[in-house]
Amino acid sequence: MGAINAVANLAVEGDIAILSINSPPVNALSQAVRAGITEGMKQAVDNAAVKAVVLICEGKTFIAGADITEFGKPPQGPSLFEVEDSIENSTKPVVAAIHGTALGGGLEVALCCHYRVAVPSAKCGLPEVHLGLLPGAGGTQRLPRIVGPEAALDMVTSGKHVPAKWAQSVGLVDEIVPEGELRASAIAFAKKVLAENRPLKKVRDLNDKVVAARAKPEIFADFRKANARKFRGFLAPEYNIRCIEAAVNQPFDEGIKTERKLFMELMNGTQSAAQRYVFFAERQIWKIPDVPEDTPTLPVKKVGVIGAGTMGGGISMNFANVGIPVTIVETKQEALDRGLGVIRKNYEKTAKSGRIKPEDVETRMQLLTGTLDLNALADCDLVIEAVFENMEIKKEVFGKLDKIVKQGAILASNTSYLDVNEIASATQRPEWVIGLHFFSPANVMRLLEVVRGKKTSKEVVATSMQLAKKIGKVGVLVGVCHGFVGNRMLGARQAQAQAMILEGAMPWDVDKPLYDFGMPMGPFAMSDLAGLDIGWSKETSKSSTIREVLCEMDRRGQKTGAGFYDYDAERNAKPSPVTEKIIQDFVKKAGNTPRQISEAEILERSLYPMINEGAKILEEGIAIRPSDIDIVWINGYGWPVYRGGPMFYADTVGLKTVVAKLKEYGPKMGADFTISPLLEKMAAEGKRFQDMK
Ligand code: T1G
Ligand code: NAD
Repeated sequence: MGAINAVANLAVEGDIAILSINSPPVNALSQAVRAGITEGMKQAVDNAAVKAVVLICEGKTFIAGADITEFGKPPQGPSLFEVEDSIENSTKPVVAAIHGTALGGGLEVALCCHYRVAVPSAKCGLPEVHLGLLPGAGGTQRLPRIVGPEAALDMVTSGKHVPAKWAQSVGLVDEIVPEGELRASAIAFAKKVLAENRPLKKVRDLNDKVVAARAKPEIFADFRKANARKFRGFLAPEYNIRCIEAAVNQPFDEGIKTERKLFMELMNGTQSAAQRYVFFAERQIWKIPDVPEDTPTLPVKKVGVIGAGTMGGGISMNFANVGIPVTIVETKQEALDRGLGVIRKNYEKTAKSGRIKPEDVETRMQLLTGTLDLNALADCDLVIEAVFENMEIKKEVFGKLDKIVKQGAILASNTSYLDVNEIASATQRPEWVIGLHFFSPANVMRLLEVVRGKKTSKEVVATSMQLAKKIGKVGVLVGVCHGFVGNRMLGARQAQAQAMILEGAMPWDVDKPLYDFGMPMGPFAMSDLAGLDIGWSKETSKSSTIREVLCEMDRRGQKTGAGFYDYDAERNAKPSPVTEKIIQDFVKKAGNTPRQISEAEILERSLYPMINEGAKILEEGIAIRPSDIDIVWINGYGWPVYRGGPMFYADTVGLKTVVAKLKEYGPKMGADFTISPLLEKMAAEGKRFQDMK
């Protein structure tokens, strides 16, 4: 009895043993936790006074999974299967007492207990798919035996955390117990199991639901078909489906073998390595070396947004969504009405899809106030400017804000490219100025580049990062340069895309390898979506670029039914003979002999210059660490998470190869192209970006 090891403790109260785990932050199944449970179970079973066992965790959550930091390291015993056997094969009933999030291996351990009780706020899930994996400790064989194959398919491929109430409704949890009384209630439940002489219920023996599904193979065919688009490029979802199929079509122990085989294939693959890297990278972004976690932050209870255009509206919604009132300023009533109208339509669409309640539409709209008077922003805690991308206009606005808005308020710009330091210079309080670069649509895209000016105070940085978390954004702190991190690297890719079509490639030739690589779309399809006329005007157009000629022909992208591509009524893109002719004329005018460019070259000339720009960004200290750059591209530009981001990808290709290829393509990279000295040095030394901390 007492401490079993540093993280496990066994207490006996009457005839109930309480095996408790305390291994912060999330009681992950580290070697010590596994050893503690296995030994604790042995002591409880060997103790004649003990009739039943309660497995419970201290701290904020029940076991939240295997210890991801141990992955890829030499395995140490006991294994998770030994832990599970010690519980499932116990001669005494074992009750799992769940609070917080029982996830992955944690839920798998709970599924080996004979009973599970949970507090109402608890959640359960098998989110391994987000790590490019599958539940590798029996979860794919036990879960469908309780919730049925359909619900299991949904849980293991979405990785969602299901609430305790739903878990009880499908038998995943046997009883919901009062919040804050978990330990006592679990002990009472164990006593009830003894008093009612309930059986040692082993989930592995519950076959009704899986056997019943044997006659319905369409369950899997339909599920694959319905999710083909969503799962495109990912391996893990398909592997999870195969495991659930095995649970239906194979005896339990055979199913476990199938699960193990598929699990190891994923574990040893590049996709899971990338997604595990991203798991930790997404947690690193909040750690700012010179802004400690205890840096004071400022209250943000009232927000002002200037400009109700494409961005202003979406930005405002983020704050209304978390109950913060927003005052939106425009220059003309009709622009204001249009902007507020778009917001309402967006909310109504979200309510129609069931993602918010119908009454939430009004609640959130009431938090939004429109005005044409900038003075209305005087008592705001934060003002975000989203007016035209023009330095003079922005400086004029900031100059006015400086006179109007109370001292101690944060003044932010949503500029995509412009110099935040120069914008700040239009005020007497540059330490309160910061860039908050949202991505379109701002109410949907998770990324927020938090742009730190040279005079921005640590409190303003800390407050902005905290606010990003509050509005559900992935906040990445970046420095000031043209286009910050994301758009600067995008520029390098777009430049090569333009260069390659002047060498004879067609837009669809360039887009395809990037689409196949896993990007949502290639550069030309993306331009058609954003609109070819951003920054274009009929008055100044001189047919000097392919884009100008297309705009002059009113081929301004998807919105006009044609751009680089032709679009049908459903907005499906197809190669355009019109664009082909225009490009051929430009190739001739440039004096180039058109040539076939291989997909490999297109991919390398699209991605390697981005990586090179990423290295320069690190050299200049514009990004804190390489993984921050990867998080920007995954959350802002659709870089496939199973490729880890541009800097992680560079490591998988090998920096030597990247540098060699950049040198090989050198002349095609443009007159002012240079290779980053950092990249060259790391390649020469055989280093990886992952090793840069
Ligand atoms: N292993 C190791 N460290 C973990 C961890 C884990 N499973 N989960 C979290 N951490 C660390 C995290 O890095 C951070 O550290 C700190 O805990 C707080 O996390 C065989 C193979 C539980 C919902 O995928 O979803 O089981 O940055 O900031 O917002 O089938 O963490 O402070 O140094 O995220 O309150 C399956 C992963 C594993 C769950 C809490 N389990 N974790 O969220 O805190 S694979 C998961 C989460 C598996 C088996 C398989 C969340 C959370 P640091 P946090 P949070
Ligand atoms: P937009 O043209 O759709 O909207 C700008 C709005 O600002 C217009 O409604 C205009 O009436 C209003 N406006 C202009 N001057 C004003 C002033 N002095 N006071 C009040 N309102 C004023 O532009 P947008 O696409 O929303 O871009 C706004 C800013 O966000 C730009 O800096 C842009 O670079 C940046 N941004 C745009 C995107 C995008 O994808 N569109 C993404 C990120 C950042």
